[in-house]
Amino acid sequence: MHRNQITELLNIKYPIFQGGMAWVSDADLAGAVSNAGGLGIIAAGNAPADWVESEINKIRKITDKPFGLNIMMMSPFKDEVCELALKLEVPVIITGAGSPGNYLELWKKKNIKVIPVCPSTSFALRMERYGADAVICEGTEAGGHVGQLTTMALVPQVVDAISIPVIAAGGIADKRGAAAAFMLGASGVQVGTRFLVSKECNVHQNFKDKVISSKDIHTVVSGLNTGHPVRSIKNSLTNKFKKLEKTGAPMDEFDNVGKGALRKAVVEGDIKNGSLMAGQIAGLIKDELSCSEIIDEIINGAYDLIESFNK
Ligand code: TUI
Repeated sequence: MHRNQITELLNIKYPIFQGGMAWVSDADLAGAVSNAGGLGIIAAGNAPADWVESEINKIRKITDKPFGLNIMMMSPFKDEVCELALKLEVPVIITGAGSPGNYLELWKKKNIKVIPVCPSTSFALRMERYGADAVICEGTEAGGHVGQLTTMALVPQVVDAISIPVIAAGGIADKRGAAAAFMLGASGVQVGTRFLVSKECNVHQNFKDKVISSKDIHTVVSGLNTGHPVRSIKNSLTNKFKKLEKTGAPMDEFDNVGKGALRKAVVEGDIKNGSLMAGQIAGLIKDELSCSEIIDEIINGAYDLIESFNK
């Protein structure tokens, strides 16, 4: 019923990806999303290849459906994770925070589907030329490492510029966001923050509760002057970043303050000093649901909305 270019390309039931969130998107979360008919994605983040390998082995026990691996191209372990993905022939690779470079061709030779995150039209054109199967256009509404353009502006411009399918990301957490993305010409949606507050997500309860109690204006972008801006929920940590920005502190001071902060939030539930990476849509999320409930509300809800609009 919901088959389109993306569901055909990846052999999945619903055109929805669960965002690859560093420290958050493990085999349990990704496996639950894939079992529910979306594309579950394990996030390699800054983790070494042995952790990634164990999560891939784990997800293959949880589901026989396709899944993805998000490779963060700024990771110190980028090369070993890229090689591992090739060796284990993961079905889908999503790259973020940089270019997949020469790996794209190597992965394509193994018939791996490659979907880079693109912050601009020129980057999307380059990825299409290099042989990407689809692109994810992620607006600055997203949590974590962000580009400058909004989803609303980025998606239709990329859709007009390239011929491969576009997945919209950033600011989407319900049926209205997904319907809007489809109207912009997207063939699928990627959803992060909504899945962070899911029953199958292993994130510390304090982090989930913080998202649930957030309002629309509670996320901020830190580190614009470092070249690696990150969106997260305001707290003591983001206030420290703000002070460093005001004094024009050097890059290594930002690194020292930010080191280990994501783990602190996700694993320890330290909502004061941890990095609470979340998107601007956090204010919309009011409850914890199962992954299958989330997918049903977003995708079946979006199709119903579009249908009722056409009547
Ligand atoms: O990668 C993300 N979001 C992330 S990665 C992450 S892990 C992290 N931990 C600590 C500090 C910083 C990051 C948390 N959130 N989203 C995908 C994304 N990719 N957003 C923007 C881009 C991007 C930016 C530039 C993709 C390609 C690109 O290429 C520039 C070029 O010309 O090579």
